[in-house]
Amino acid sequence: MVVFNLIYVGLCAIGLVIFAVIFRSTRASQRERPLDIAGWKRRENVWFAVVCVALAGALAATIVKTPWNAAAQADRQVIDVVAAQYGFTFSDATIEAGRQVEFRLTANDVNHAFAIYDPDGTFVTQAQMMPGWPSSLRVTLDEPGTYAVRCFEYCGVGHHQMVTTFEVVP
Ligand SMILES: [Cu+2]
Repeated sequence: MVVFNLIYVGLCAIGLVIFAVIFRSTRASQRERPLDIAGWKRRENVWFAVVCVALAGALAATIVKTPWNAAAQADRQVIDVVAAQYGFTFSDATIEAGRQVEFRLTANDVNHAFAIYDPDGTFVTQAQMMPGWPSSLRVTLDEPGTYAVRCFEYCGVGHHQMVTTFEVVP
């Protein structure tokens, strides 16, 4: 805890220094030189181009790995899941490994989210759970074991307790 306190105090000190630098730089008495407006416009255009290229690069690098919902398979297992503050109700909490499962998701009160974690605690996939707007999440879970489901959408004071599990069996 002492380490965290020191980090916190250090970050506060850095924040105060940044604040002081900005405060000093924006006082009228600091503006002795005339403002180089054309120069700032040029730099702004360069910065805009840098941001556009960086965003386009990030999009190109990640879009192929975006986990779109898998196409429905004929032999899939269908499970209805309803979310309500602060828990999930499954029509069936046992799932066959290696066979596609379609979670049909909805909520009774406010928006929630359905996030699946594998038995090692690694995030697998997630979808929104919305009142009056059913959604579906299709996924194939190959590894048997106990999977955790957590709410991924802040839904009230008990949000952090909104965790449950289901079993994937061979
Ligand atoms: Cu929540």
